[in-house]
Amino acid sequence: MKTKFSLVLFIALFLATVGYAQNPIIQTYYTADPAPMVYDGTVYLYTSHDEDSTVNNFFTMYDWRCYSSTDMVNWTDHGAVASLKSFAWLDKTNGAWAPQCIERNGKFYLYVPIHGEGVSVLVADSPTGPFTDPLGKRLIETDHIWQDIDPTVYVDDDGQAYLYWGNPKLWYVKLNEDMISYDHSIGQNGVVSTEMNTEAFGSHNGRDGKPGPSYTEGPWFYKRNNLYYMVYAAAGIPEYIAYSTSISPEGPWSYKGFVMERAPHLAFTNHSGIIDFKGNSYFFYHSQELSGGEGFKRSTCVEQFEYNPNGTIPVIKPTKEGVTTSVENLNPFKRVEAETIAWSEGLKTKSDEKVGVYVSNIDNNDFIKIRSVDLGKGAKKFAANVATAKSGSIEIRIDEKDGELLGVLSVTGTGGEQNWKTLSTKIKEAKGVHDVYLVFKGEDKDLFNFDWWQLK
Ligand code: FUB
Repeated sequence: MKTKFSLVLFIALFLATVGYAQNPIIQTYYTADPAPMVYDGTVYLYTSHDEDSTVNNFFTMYDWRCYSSTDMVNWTDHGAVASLKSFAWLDKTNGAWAPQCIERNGKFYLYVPIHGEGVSVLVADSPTGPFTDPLGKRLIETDHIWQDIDPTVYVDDDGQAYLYWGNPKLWYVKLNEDMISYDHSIGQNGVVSTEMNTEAFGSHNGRDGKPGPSYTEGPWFYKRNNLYYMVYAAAGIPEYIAYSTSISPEGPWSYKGFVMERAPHLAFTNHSGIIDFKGNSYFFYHSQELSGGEGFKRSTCVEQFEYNPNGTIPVIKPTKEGVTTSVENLNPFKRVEAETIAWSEGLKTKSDEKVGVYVSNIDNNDFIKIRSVDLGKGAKKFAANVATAKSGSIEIRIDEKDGELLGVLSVTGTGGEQNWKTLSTKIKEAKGVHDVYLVFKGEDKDLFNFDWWQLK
């Protein structure tokens, strides 16, 4: 009884602050193990995916999802871009753990661990897939495949690519230029074992509080201003995030301290990804806040931070506010995918062959918030592509969920749930930059599906 009351109180407090929240950045699915990639002016965020129903009280993870943003506050859902089914040779139905994607020579390489099956790679011509298996087998061959998880990849300035991974040890290979094979002349059959000592990986407390280096899993490897960084989950369980640096991509590593400490709303795991984007630095991680504290239902969060002048990383606090300033405004006079979301409640996304990803599971009072929308001198019309066999409406509001009402689009039977039609309505003109709220109304469940919207 007490537990139930605490959970209700927890959710009430959480919802009370939602107006200001940006974290977690995805609310339609549980998304863990964030791996951001900057490509062509856009951040592509690859995540693992904790299913809504946890099986056998363990990680329940079947696919990898992708989201993108050009402003760091609105995220467009590209759906599940790869899954365990991408590997014809695999007979496992669970274990799609922490991925990372990188671009090289116009191809996109998605490195994925499959729990108990080691590290594999998928390739695509676009950052959002379709990803296919170029090898027909796993990429990394070792005699410790249960420990071969959490790949992280970086191509150095001289063209040499490195793939690091591992729990509780850290291994690496030097990838060949094709990115799907590696140099077998080094280490053990090409696999080099990193020296795991406390000078390299800290001695605050080791794995599970035992003495020893604190490195546990989830490495994130990159170079910045000629310094190589290894950021990782440490001292599980629960994990904090720590980091080490080196002047060489192959170490030796030197322990530098905490990046994110443990906190009650963080999960028993944590997993980082770091990027520089449009002049700012961002730290991605996951929390268990959205699920009300379930460690197998985690969600991706982001914080903006600044490196210290000497290149060290400050201790970063997990916040609800997350990224407070968008790096650019959103243009609503171009088609905006409905699944471009800063915050939403009650919604899911699905995809079909006609329109790709769309917003679904729309019930009365569910809503989408889109941040930093530049309404310019004001718009006269709101148009939306929708599909439904029922009826409902979309209220177009600004600044708050119950903020100024600009107009209401009535969404009536378009002839079926996949029968898409563009409907429009006149709206009141509002000028300048605002957060836009699309609030859904109607008496039924699953009122309609929503593909895109645009102002005119
Ligand atoms: O998400 C499954 C596993 O949990 C990841 O591979 C680890 O990094 C930890 O986050």
